[in-house]
Amino acid sequence: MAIASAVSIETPDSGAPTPLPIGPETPEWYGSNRISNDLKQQWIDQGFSVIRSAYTPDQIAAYNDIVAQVRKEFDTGADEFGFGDRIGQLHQRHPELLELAATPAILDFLRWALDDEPVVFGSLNFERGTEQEAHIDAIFFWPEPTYSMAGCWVALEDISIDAGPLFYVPQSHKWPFYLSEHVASGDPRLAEMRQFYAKTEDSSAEKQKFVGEMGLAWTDCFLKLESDMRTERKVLSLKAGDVVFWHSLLAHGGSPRIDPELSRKSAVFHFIGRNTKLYTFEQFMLHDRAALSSQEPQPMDLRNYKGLIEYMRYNHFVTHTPEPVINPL
Ligand SMILES: O=C(O)CCC(=O)C(=O)O
Ligand SMILES: [Fe+2]
Repeated sequence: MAIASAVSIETPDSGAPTPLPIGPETPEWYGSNRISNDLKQQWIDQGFSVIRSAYTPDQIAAYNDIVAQVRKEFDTGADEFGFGDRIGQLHQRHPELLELAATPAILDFLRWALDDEPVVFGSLNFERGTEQEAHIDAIFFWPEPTYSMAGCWVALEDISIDAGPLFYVPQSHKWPFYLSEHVASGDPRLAEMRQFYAKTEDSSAEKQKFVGEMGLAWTDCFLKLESDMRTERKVLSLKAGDVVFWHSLLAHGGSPRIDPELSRKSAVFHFIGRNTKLYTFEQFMLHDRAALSSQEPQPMDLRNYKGLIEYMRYNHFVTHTPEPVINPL
């Protein structure tokens, strides 16, 4: 099956930033036989790909049991309906959770999408809907090449439409992409402070506050673009064992929890390629993209799980009560 290679979209105005590539965009990449044309087509056309029933009920039950045990052991900020907040990096305390990430179907897809060997750099476990605003993961974990990062979200139960399912912003992976230099260029005060903080080495509360302000300004730019594009957010309907991968540049978030008595058990693994240079939210917000190459990327302190998959090592996992609690490992 032929896969369209040229992406042409109308930008809202001629001064807008340009879209970023969806992959290596070489004939080898488009023509690869590593995964099905259907998954490739979804990725290129929609910025996400779904694999139904990627896991057996037993695999899902085993995963849920581990997380449930941790939720008994630690305060994870349960709400009045008994559902806890997210847990970050739990796979480091329980590497067996990586069984889901290390499935051949998952890794084969990512090897193609990232054009590299996939490495887990983070995971989150959810018991309830996040209601997170639309965002693009790349700004939080800036990857070079920019397509070499992906989310892999696993439904750990049938997700009700009323439980705050995932949503995505159709076609946003092909939209003009706002780098932080674009965000600051429209506001002389932001531009001046950004230049100032880019040169300061140490981390102060003021600097952190400014980085947060840049994040809000980025979101304003994105929401304005979304409104100009006149698209409608779409919800993903997923059942226990289904997986969705989303592109580093696809905007997504959590829908409102219509019925807060419903849980939304799910997990996400965030992947990069072994050769990806990964930069932080702060680096992305303070530096021009061209200048990032002179910045130090995040250190890749890799660990191996059963020879199946590698993951970046941090020395903590995080629970929420609701303030994040850093638990040493
Ligand atoms: O699960 C959700 O509601 C959103 C998760 C998300 O955006 C992420 O993990 O990158
Ligand atoms: Fe996200």
